[in-house]
Amino acid sequence: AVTLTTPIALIGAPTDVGAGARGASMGPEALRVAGLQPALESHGLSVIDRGNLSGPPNPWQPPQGGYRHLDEVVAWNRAVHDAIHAELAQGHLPILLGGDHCLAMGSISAVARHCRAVGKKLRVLWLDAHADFNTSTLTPSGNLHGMPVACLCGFGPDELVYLGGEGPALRPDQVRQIGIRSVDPGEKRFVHEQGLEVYDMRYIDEMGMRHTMEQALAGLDADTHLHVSFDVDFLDPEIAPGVGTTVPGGPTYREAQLCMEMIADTGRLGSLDIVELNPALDVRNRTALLAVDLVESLFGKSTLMREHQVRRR
Ligand code: 5AB
Ligand code: MN
Ligand code: MN
Ligand code: MN
Repeated sequence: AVTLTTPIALIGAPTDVGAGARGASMGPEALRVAGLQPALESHGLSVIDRGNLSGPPNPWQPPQGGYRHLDEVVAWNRAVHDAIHAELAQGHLPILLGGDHCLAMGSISAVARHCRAVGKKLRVLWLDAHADFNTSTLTPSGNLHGMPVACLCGFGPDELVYLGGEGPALRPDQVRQIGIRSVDPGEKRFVHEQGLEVYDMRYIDEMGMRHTMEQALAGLDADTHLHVSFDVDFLDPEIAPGVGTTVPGGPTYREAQLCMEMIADTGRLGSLDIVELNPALDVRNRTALLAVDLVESLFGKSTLMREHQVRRR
């Protein structure tokens, strides 16, 4: 759970080896330039910026055996895994600054390993336009940023499935996907087969973001570690153009704020990924500034002091 005394550690992973477009490698610096650290500090949080990890360059090669840049993706994810695990072991709350979404394999495998060690349950909220549940045979692209959820659940190459040591990091029933609106045909069948809990845009349109988040957050208790994997393409591209794979029809500014605020209200946030921000496609760092604004809400920024808010429930 976040308290004002839990130090937050920022860890940059400047790579786009898992993506289909270049540029997400500039994400960590864009988030810093947008003022992520001072924004969090302005709410009384203590923040340490660990700087950037290093790893192999993007060789920009075609896929081999269904995977593009597998060796490079493994190297980056090992570095991410070790860095995130070290922060959790010290009692810190790590924020991974991506980088493309393949890096969630490193961060979430570290979170799962930590939760096993301390006997905590783990819930993962996957905020994304995409399900990221492809495999080497289902993928239309070979890009590993479209496969992290499948790899974390055990469907992928051994080097990625066993990043955290023994066995897959996650069971599908630990995942809640929110904002989904682009799933490939084979991927769709596999999502159903594995029983992932998906709150797609149709669901959010019909039921509203409040009900969606009540469902997605149901059952969290004091023993649950909540990890949020925030793919910036979750947001509607009208407000967040700086991503490699835009899909129209995403959450509005207000819906995204409510989503973040309701996560903050649980008090269970234990780790976060901010991924897929692509400054090369952004407009005057607008998407990075929006991501910072939303992350402030995720850490409990609210318009009024709690005691002055109208009771909602
Ligand atoms: B992202 C696509 N499903 O597998 C694929 O941005 C897109 O991390 C994946 O959600 C998008 O290539 C990956 C077509
Ligand atoms: Mn993604
Ligand atoms: Mn996405
Ligand atoms: Mn993307």
